[in-house]
Amino acid sequence: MSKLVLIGGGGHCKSVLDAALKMNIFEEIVITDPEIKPGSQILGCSVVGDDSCLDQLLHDGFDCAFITVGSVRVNPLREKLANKAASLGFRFPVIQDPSAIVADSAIIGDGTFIGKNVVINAEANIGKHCIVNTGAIIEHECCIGDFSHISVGTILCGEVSVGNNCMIGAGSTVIQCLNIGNNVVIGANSTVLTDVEDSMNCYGIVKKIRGGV
Ligand code: JB2
Repeated sequence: MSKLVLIGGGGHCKSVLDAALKMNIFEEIVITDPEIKPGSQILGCSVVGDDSCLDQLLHDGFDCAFITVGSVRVNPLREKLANKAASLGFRFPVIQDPSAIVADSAIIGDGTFIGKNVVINAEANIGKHCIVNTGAIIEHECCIGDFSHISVGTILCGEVSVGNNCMIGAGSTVIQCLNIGNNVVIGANSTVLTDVEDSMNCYGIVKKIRGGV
């Protein structure tokens, strides 16, 4: 059995930790967080200190790490922490809540979190270190880049492509076959009806206005 370090001890950590405990494949789980007193417990697991502990933890047999600093926007800290842990030699599991339904033909990248009641359909391809949060639906043949966050209750209809470092806000719907670029933020409860270019921030009903005078 592997030993797991969760990097970040806030709200997202609790979601990931609950799923990781239910998976029952980790011998021991500890947490690093610079703001939480060492020795504190989160869902029965110990906070051991800040990220300067990572090297020692690796030597103590903690072979797996997982970035549990979340975000409600694009958060470059997640990528920075993942690069740091990778350079030390940690490997990154997929953490998937047992309530999620994931098609056999779907591909899930290392370090990605699949939350409660998520559905991921056939031939979807999810990148590394993504968050697919509670109740999201990723339909067939969707493709999601690395470090993207598909927030709670969002629906990506079939064959949608989402780039790297995107944030699709809670309760949004993206209709089929659209392309969302890299570094895009879609606000909560949006309905996306057109392609979205790199680095755009959009919310509400996202559509092209056709015609004009
Ligand atoms: O460099 C760091 C670092 N920076 C902040 N290293 C480590 N190990 N931890 C770090 N943190 C810690 O991340 C903070 O001290 C804090 O404890 C935690 C962030 O917690 P917070 O509850 O503020 O947010 P979150 O990232 O866990 O959750 C957000 O994203 C989720 C996806 C929230 O917006 C949630 O509502 C959302 N579901």
